[in-house]
Amino acid sequence: MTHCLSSLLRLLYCGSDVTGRSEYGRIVTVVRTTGQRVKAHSKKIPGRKPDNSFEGAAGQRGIIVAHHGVAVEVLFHDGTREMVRVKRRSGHVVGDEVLVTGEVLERLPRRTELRRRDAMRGVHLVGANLDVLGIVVAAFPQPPAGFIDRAIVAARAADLDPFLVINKCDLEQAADAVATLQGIYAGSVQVFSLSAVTGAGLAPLLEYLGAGHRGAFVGTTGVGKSSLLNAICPAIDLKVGALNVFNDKGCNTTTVSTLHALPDGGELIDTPGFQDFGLVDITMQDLAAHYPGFEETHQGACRFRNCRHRTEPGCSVIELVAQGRITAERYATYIEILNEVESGELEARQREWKN
Ligand SMILES: Nc1nc2c(ncn2[C@@H]2O[C@H](COP(=O)(O)OP(=O)(O)OP(=O)(O)O)[C@@H](O)[C@H]2O)c(=O)[nH]1
Ligand SMILES: [Mg+2]
Repeated sequence: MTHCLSSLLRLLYCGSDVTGRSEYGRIVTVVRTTGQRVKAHSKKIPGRKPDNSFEGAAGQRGIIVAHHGVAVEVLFHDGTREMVRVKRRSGHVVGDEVLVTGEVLERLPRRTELRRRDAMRGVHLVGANLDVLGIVVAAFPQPPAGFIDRAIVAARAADLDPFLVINKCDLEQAADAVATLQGIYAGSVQVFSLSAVTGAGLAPLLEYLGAGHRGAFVGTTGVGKSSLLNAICPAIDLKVGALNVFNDKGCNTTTVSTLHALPDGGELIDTPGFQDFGLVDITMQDLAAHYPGFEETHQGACRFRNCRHRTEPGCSVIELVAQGRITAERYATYIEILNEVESGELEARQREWKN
C-alpha cells in the first residue's frame, strides 16, 4: 500500500522541483529527479515568526504537502519525504505541521485553519497555516452567486488576507467581467487580472506571493487554478482539464490538494474545484465586519456596535444603500448570507438546548 502510494507520488513529482517549509520562516527546496535528491537550499522568508516550541521533541518534524485520503505525504526539514498512513477522516489537511514517529503522526497546533461547508452541510478543511487565500474566478465558468463574498468573509474571519484572481483575461468576454469585479471588489481586496495561457498580468501576482506568503487557490472547477500554478512554475506540471463542451464547466480535474513552493518565494496550494463556500461558525458580527464593500462603515459608523445592518435605526450601511453608494444587489447578497448565518446560529443554539 505504502509502496503503491509512494510510486504515485514519485510520478506526481517526477523530474520536478519539490519544496517545503522546514520551519516557519524558512523554506527548504529539494530538487529531485525521479525521486533522488540532487541539491537542497534554504531561503529565509521575512516577517514570519519561527515556532520552535516543538524543537527537541521526539519524532521528525515536517509538513503535509499532499493528502491522498488514506495517506498523507510529509515533507521533512531535511528535504526527504514520506507517505504516512492516516485514517480516512483523520482531520489532517495540507499545510499541517506534524511530528512523525515511526508510523505515528502527531499534528502540531495550527496557526490558522480555513474551513467551508458544502451543499450537504458537510464541513471541509481547505488548508492549514495559510496566510493568504487566492479566490480564482473567470468569465467562463462564472462563479456561483455569493461565492466570492463567502470566500472573502471566511478568509478574513480565519485571519487570512483574501485576494481575487480574475483568470482567462485573454478571452473576449473577459473585459466585462473584469470591469464588474474590479468595480465591486477593488476597494476591498487586491485584484489580479491575468491570463494563465498568455502569461499577461502574472508579474504583479508573483511579486505579491514573493513576499513569502503561504496561500491556496480556491475556485470552481475549470477556472484555471492548476493552469495558473503551471504558469507560475512550469516545473510543477499539474494536470489541466478541458471544459465540458456542453455546459462550459470544468471536469474536476484536480482531485488532491498539493502544496508547492514558488521559484520567487511564497507557497501555494492547488485545490480541487468546488461549488459551495458555505460559512462555518461565522457569527452575524463576523459577517457584518468582514463583508466586502462595508469597510467604510466599520469605524463605529452605525448607532449600535453590534448592528446587523438589517433594520436597525442609525445603520450606516442602510444609509449608504439609500445613497446608492452600496448597490441594492450587493446589499441583497449580504442579506441572503445573513439569513443563512442567522439560521445556522439558531440551529446551533437549539442543539445546545437539546444537550
Ligand atoms: N483561454 C484561457 N483558458 C484557460 C486559462 N487558464 C486555464 N484555461 C483553460 O481552462 C481549462 C481548465 O483549466 P484547469 O487549470 O484544469 O482548471 P482548474 O481550476 O484547475 O480545474 P479543477 O482542477 O477541475 O478544479 C483548461 O482547458 C485550461 O486550458 C486562461 O488563462 N485562458
Ligand atoms: Mg486543477
